[in-house]
Amino acid sequence: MKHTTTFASIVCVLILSVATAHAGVQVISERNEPGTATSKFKFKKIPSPSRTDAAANASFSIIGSRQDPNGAGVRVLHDGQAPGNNDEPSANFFFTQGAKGGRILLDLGKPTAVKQINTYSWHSQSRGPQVYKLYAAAGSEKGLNAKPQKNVTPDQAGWKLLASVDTRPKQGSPGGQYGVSVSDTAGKTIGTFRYLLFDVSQTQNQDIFGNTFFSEIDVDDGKSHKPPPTPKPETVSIADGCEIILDYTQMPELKDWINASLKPVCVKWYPIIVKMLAAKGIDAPKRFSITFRPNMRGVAATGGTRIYCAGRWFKQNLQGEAVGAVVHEMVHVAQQYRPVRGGRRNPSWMVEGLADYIRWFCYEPKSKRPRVNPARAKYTDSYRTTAAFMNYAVENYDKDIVRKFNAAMRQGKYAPELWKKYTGKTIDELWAEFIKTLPKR
Ligand SMILES: [Ca+2]
Ligand SMILES: [Zn+2]
Repeated sequence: MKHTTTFASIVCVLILSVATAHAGVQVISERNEPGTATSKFKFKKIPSPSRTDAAANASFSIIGSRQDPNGAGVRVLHDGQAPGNNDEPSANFFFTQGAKGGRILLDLGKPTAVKQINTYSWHSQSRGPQVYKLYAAAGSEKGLNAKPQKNVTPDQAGWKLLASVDTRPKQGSPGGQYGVSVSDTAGKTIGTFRYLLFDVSQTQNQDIFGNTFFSEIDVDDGKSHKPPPTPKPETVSIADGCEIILDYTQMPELKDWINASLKPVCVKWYPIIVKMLAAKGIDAPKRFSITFRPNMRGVAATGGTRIYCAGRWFKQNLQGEAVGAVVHEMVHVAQQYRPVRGGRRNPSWMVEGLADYIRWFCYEPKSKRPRVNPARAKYTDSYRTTAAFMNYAVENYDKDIVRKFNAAMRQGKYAPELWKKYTGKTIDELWAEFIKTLPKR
């Protein structure tokens, strides 16, 4: 092994590995240490990730393991896009927590004269380095098992072992950005292959976080290929000339859930919400967007006519509260409360309470309605509690009270006295009456 270092500080370590199995094949690995690595994946000898290499249109699949649901699918391995930092799960592919690695299979579609195979990874800790064996097959080998399961040894199933890669540093933190290049020592092709198989191992088994964050896999055949099409947000037309821009381009894995569960509810419920809140001079936006963001924290948020959904939370709640959370945000789109000259600021508990009223008392099934604890609750608790209080007023005093509150809030005219105006009782009298109806807990 040979290490080259620059001037005073170690910027990058270049290792020429001799531990290759196939004659004429060399493995070069480089590491950009934490602090020097950037999203450009710049190395000395290894090219940066490519969008137009032969893997751009290859099909990638997993054998004998599972992808981590916190990460992205194998599509990020050939989208030519690099992660922006050293801990960006949504821009990397990695096997699931605790998995002892797994296999990544590439099908280039046809036998391809391969010059170089480059793999890239980036993580601040033990998920940075790469440990794998790389096998290749042309497709015409006698007795080839083109999808070798875990218990199959590839080189006994028609595959050729090209390289054994292990970039783990002998000492110190393994964090950093790694590039590995498998190429021919004389600069020629390393062979004509249709299939490539990465038999990936964990980098450590001390804890469950031992699977490498793979950012990209490039296959260079000396030609420039058409990059995969850039995904576009989808426009969904709904009633009354309204439109929703549904953007899940960063999270295509949500497509099935969006089509089956979310879209029908949005199409049906946005017009219902708009009608529930409509009043003279009070209209709602005709166009809004719903964007799923893989790195957003929290649940969801709305600014103007843009709804943002936190991808990670949604993925964990698809069968639970996910759709209802979007219903709540669609109410915010219809509310469109903005500062009004000379008007008052709306209390946020009224704004959120109204959104949750429509969600829990109109959209969600009765069985899911929130239960309020009379000993502790107050109408200013916001969200579900305020929603339940509004529902009490709707059912017992004024079925139009929510529409009236919305109009008042849009005009900057909300005041607690409105409760008296609409129900004949002050807000505190009404609350005292409401909590008496609640079962003690
Ligand atoms: Ca690529
Ligand atoms: Zn809200």
